[in-house]
Amino acid sequence: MGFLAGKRILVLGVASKLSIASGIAAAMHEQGAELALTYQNEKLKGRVEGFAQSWDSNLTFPCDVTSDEEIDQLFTDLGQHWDGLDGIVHCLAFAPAHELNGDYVEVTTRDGFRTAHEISSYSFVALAKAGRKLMEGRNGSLLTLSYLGAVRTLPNYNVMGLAKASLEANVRYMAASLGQSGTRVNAVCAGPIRTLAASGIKNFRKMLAYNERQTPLRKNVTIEEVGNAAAFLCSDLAAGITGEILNVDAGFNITAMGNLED
Ligand code: NAD
Ligand code: 0WE
Repeated sequence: MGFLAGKRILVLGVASKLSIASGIAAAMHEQGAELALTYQNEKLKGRVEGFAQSWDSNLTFPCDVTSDEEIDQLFTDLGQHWDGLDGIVHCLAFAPAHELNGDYVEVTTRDGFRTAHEISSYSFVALAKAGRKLMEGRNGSLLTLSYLGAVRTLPNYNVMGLAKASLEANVRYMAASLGQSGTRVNAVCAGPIRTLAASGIKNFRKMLAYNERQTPLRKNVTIEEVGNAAAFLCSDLAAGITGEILNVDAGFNITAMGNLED
């Protein structure tokens, strides 16, 4: 029996087979979790329904996290199928494309800043609040996805770095708030992975090649590796872990001078 047997988990952020959310959902399914998925818009509906089927689920719901109504409706609808919820996986982020290309001080705008923080950080606590009743008293777990740009600078990540810093602080405050109702809150901080969200990014190929040369494990991480760590954090195997940001990055974050040999 898998280590998530009997757990009911809601996963947000599946957009393609390359999505980190897909790696997480697959790992959780493999460990026996029952899944529900959301899709951002009608364009993604059919595709997400197909993914759900492949993981033995017929529970899919719309949820654009910029809408309070859609967030509330999501948990109303989910409550019609499940009498409780053991996990929420938040695997989404967004900043307007023009904020992620060019010098930070030059390209950052009030509106881009607001959008990045609203979608990439605020939405995590909004989901926790709306899902609180369904999750109460069940050794539940909330999980989100961060990136090293929260604590180090790199070209072009720009306002997304601030949004991830906010998200990581959100993990700690949510963990402190929800601990007494038995809910743990953690993040996986993943190394760079080629997904839809990465596809438009300038020099992403170069970043992956650099990363592969510089990490202690001399590789880029996969959505399967991130998925397995995420499945662990949402399971009772991680019952003592909350407020944690777990690096799944082949060790990149521990290096400074990196690898000068090749
Ligand atoms: P992806 O494009 O596959 O997933 C991004 C998801 O965000 C999509 O499913 C999209 O529908 C969703 N989304 C965007 N705006 C939304 C909104 N308003 N409402 C609802 N959903 C919305 O890309 P990914 O790389 O799998 O990204 C998933 C998470 O992983 C993000 O938080 C990202 O910051 C994080 N992350 C990615 C990498 C990487 O290198 N790819 C590394 C570390 C962390
Ligand atoms: O968090 C991310 C990407 C998040 C993201 C991606 C996009 C592209 C399309 C947020 N918003 C948008 N908006 C769009 O219009 N990552 C960790 C992947 C990533 O993105 C980068 C990176 C890395 C790594 C951007 C610049 C530099 C490095």
